[in-house]
Amino acid sequence: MVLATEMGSSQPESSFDLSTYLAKRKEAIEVALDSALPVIYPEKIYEAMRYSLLAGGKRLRPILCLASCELAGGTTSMAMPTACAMEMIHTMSLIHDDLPAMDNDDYRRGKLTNHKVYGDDIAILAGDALLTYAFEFIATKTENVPPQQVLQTIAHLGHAAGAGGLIGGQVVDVESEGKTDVSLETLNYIHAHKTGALLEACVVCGAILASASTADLQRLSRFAKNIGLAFQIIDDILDITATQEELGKTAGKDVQAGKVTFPSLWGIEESRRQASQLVADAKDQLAVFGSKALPLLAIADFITSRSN
Ligand code: GRG
Repeated sequence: MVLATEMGSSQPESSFDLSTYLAKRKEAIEVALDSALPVIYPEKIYEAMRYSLLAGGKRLRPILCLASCELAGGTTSMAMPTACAMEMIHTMSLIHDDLPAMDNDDYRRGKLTNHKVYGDDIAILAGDALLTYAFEFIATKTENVPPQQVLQTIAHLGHAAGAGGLIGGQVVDVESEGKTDVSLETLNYIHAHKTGALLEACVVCGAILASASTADLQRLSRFAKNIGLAFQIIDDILDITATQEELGKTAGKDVQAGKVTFPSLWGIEESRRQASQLVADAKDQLAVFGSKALPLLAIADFITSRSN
């Protein structure tokens, strides 16, 4: 797939081979994740952590982190430990989200969910272990980055994964279940936190590691918040339109659970339009970076065109 990517109104369109870019990045991330987590005693927990961490997935979060670090003048090796940590935290959230006490799902990434294989007790612990290891991994494995930037990265990510981010969004989501009068404001809160906060942290932390200016961090944060919301709108649409095979998880769960979603409020066409508008606004934020922003711009387009 070669995407034509608009670089702001005053610049010509450039083409960028996103498929090759994503495939190469995914390959490097798979290698880094595999070596990040060896199996030692007690083997059961490491096997459970590896089962979900190495189960595939688009690896969008680490890819965003590496791309953002490079955009800000850093290297992929500076950001790789943080990129891996992002995927560890994302995987933790999927393991916990699939538990019977949460969404109660049997399939994820085309495989049985963690608790279906290891039991609820080990699945909870595998999630906890991935979450804590993520922070240890950034602190101990990051090289050639000033300590202040590493500390700022850990603080930003800690907030994004906590009650002010991922957990807060999940709490409001759980509390909204079964209600038919969930407002657009609440839906926006849920997704800005449950999905958006970690995506934002991926983009912002990548740039923090490269010592980006405050102004650039703000631009990247706005970019990421917009694509985070667009990502969730598309996720809601795919829950209706895609098959279990395409998704690698149970399809049609939102409708089945009577959940209020963007398509249930707006319909599918308007949801698509809103997602496209969010992506367009996101891309505007990156105009100042010129061609350095090509990967992030292409990833933004990919978010609305994806089928899983
Ligand atoms: C204990 C810190 C802590 C958090 C737990 C369970 C929970 C709180 C939050 C749930 C977060 C969640 C599951 C959000 C949904 C995000 C989402 C759209 C996931 C799908 O992401 P993709 O499409 O999946 O990138 P792949 O498999 O490609 O990685």
